[in-house]
Amino acid sequence: MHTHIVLYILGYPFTLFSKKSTIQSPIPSPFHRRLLGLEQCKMGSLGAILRHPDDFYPLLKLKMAARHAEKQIPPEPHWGFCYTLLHKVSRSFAIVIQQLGTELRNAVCIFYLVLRALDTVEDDTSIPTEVKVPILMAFHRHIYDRDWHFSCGTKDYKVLMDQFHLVSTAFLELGRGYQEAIEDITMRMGAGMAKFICKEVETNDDYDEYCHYVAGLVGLGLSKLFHASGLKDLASDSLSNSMGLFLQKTNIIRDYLEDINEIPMSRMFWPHQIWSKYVNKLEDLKYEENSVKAVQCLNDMVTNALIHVDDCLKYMSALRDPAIFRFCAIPQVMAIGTLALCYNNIEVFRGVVKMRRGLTAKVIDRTRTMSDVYGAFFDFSCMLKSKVNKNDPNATKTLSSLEAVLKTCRDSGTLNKRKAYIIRSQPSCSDCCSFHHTGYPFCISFCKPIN
Ligand code: IN0
Repeated sequence: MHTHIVLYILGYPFTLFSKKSTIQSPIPSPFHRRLLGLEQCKMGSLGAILRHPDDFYPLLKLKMAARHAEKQIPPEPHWGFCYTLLHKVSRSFAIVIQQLGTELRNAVCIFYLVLRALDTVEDDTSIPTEVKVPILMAFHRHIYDRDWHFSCGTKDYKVLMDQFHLVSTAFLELGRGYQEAIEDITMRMGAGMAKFICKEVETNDDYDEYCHYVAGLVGLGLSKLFHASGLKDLASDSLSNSMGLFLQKTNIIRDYLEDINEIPMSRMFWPHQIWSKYVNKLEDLKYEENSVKAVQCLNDMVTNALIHVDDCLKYMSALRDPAIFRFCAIPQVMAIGTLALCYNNIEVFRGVVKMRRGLTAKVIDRTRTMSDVYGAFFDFSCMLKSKVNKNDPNATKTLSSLEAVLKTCRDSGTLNKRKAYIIRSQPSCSDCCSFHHTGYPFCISFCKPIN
């Protein structure tokens, strides 16, 4: 039964659910789903808040920020449409971009929606390849054409495609520098997606190449938008690429089960070069008899993602604008937290493994400076380290990556200033992951509720 409790705080109603509100995205695309991670505007489950009472205040602040952001939706119909859709498909992203200056915020909002539209075409399995490929290849031209239209996708994404002229209208109002950056990335991403329509992700290089097209290029594009908005230095392509790869690889790891169980089965991006060391078919990872192999494979994937952390920390440490910094840092902290949660966790093959909503709210609230980022990466890397089993085939590799991250964070000299994400072990916290058995003296406060 899904009862809910409504709390009135300062005259505003806030809803708490008595059961975890598993609002599943009705949209089939993995990209869509991962971008829907935080969209629910509810405060979270009552049980979760009772177990983690210190989540309450950050959750409340997040909820207020969401309300404030919604009130700021511009009155012009095309901008109103773009921001309303952004709020619908990615609430936390919509909150985080809200703090950017108007010009840059508008450019990022349109960039985001253009990429989502491109992705809607890529993911729609009902479009024949010979129709899909030319659309992907020409998408960077369609954004200039207010009359262009192609109906596909479902729900919010169908609305996006059907009303794409409103996105084009807004795009045409952006400054030329922003338009050129969006056009260039859309062209390269469309061509990359077209290339992978008929190509499987075989090797680790294929994996990096695919992730470059769908996420690394987003990093390059954002760096260009920041530069166009007046930021003095343009970040290197290689560091910008790593920012996207780290996020995308985390999503690909976390979404294994959702993707493999989709009907028809969604395209899978776990590279053959990694999973073939453990099983004969990628779907074998979800069967109970392969649990040991599955977790080893998962740990191999996490170790592969950790390669990018060093670049991500470098990229973020060079950002001087506080709003741009937060915008970039929040998803990165969420990603390292998600990897810490997924590592060595069989639940990735059994159900949805996501950071508790309260912990997400804490991340959004607490990520303001580079010291906060070093602190969060330090804490989550400690958790990861405590989960490494010396019998894991990649233990040495994983530990050496983690040691490098821990050293960078320590060498920053700012760790004593941090607000920790981990709390001293509490006997009452029954939903903690495997930390009690590892000798690690902390209990992670970011496990999912058991219900
Ligand atoms: C993003 C990225 C993003 C933000 C900030 C800086 C970036 C630098 C390089 C590359 C990407 C960067 O962030 C979003 C985050 C997001 O949408 N999170 C979800 C939650 C979740 O669980 O996924 C939310 O609902 O808020 C992101 O994931 N992607 C993205 C897309 C477009 C833009 Cl403009 C920025 C998607 C992806 C594929 C990882 C690049």
